[in-house]
Amino acid sequence: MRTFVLPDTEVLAERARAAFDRCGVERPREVEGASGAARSPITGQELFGLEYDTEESTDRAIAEAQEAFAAWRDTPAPVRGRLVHRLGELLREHKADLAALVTIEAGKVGSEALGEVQEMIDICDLAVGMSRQLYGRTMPSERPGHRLMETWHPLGVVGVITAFNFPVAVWSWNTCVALVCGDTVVWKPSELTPLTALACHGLLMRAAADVGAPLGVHRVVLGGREVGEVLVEDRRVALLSATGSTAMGRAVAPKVAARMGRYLLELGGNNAAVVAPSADLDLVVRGSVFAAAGTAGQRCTTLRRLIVHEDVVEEVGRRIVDAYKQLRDRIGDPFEESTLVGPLVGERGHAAMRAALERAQADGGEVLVGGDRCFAEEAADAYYVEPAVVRMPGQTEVVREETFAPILYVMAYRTLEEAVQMHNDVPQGLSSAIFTQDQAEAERFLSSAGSDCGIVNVNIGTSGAEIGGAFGGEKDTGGGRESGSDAWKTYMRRATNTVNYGGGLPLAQGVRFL
Ligand code: UN1
Repeated sequence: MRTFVLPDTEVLAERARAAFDRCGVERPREVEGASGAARSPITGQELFGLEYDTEESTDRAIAEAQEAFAAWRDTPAPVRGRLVHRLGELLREHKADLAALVTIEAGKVGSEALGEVQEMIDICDLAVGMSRQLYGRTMPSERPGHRLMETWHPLGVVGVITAFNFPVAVWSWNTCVALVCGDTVVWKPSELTPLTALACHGLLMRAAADVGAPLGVHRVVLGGREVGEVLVEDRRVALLSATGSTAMGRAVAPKVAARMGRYLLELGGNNAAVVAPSADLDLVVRGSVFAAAGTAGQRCTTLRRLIVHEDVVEEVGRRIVDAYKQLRDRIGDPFEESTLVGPLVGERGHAAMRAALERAQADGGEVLVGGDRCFAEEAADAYYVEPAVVRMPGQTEVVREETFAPILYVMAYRTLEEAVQMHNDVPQGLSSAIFTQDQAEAERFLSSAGSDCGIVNVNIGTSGAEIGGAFGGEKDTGGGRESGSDAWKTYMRRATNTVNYGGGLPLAQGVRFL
């Protein structure tokens, strides 16, 4: 294990302030004894106090977004695209600054933090293109002299609630698409990542000023559950897009549904990869280690279960353990170039990891590697852990739950049918993968009798999806789709139009009246 020197929290705070200055965005107002705070999981300490929003200020933010909607709705979509285009330019310019904030607040290592900002840049490009492609269809009318078509219209105010682990990418999937669709946005970021949010909001406001868009197209509200609940309950919020735990989704969905609002949920995952006997084991090891230990196991797409054919399970287990042993020296300060595994976001993640490992062992699981906390003496308030691999005799209850920490459970299977059954036998349905060189096997996994997830991959891991596809999952994952493909349709309302240019008034279905 390498030595660990605890970074100075004040140095991190200074780094955050400098990032705001370089972005040309006003620094957040630091308030001692404020209702909230910015923190860093790198040290586990508070950077400085920040005032949270109240019910009244959240209400005001919704009102401002609602007011801006009237003008924004009437702005032609390709002109709306210019705002997102300008945002993309600013994100490119300030990629390093934003990545530094992501590292400070979410603890991501450099390359992953830069990747997250790149994900925002990518969605900007996609959304600009989309702004000229919000296609409606024309259908043949059964009546002479009639035209039947559909048109897509902006919805209104979109509430976006995001989680700490992708503090800005998931915001951008929602916001860039919503903006070109003609919606306005009120964003409640995670309480753990207010600074990253304020910097992105500031850049979007700069972009709005540059292109002459109304500033009310985007508002940000800081705070916890109470602030989120205002967005959930408010009828002016036409669509609520929420990312977080399944428990959060279960609380949010009925409330939005009760007021006939729309919701888009991106909740927990418990993602698995099936490793067939024909698999290229080099790919399996590299793909699994990134997907399971990357981001310290804190992605909703993190690989949590490896279902391996019994002929290769020992070898796969051994090789993954070897790779994990190499990770040991790469755990630590995410600002250090050689670090691959940064801290968990907080104490809760660590407690959940400990509890899950104990339960797994009680179920007959064997911890093959990892699981210990590191640097507890040097960093008493921060939670660095060794990613763990646990060999399980079967898929017990603890394996079927999502633990938001780096634990990879390895289980054996005999037939592909059994593997698919085990794969699908969890409440969540986000991402999945199969490693195989056998095309028929791959196709079976991709077929409707195969994986039941929203994302199904072949010969790559479960995480690291591109923005071009629709992102989301089934069952307890919530059923929503964000980002690319036709996910934009969730952010608009559809009107079906029949135009009679024929002079007569033939009724559909041959009905005669008067
Ligand atoms: C998430 O963890 O909430 O596919 C999103 C991935 C990333 C997004 C993850 N592009 O892993």
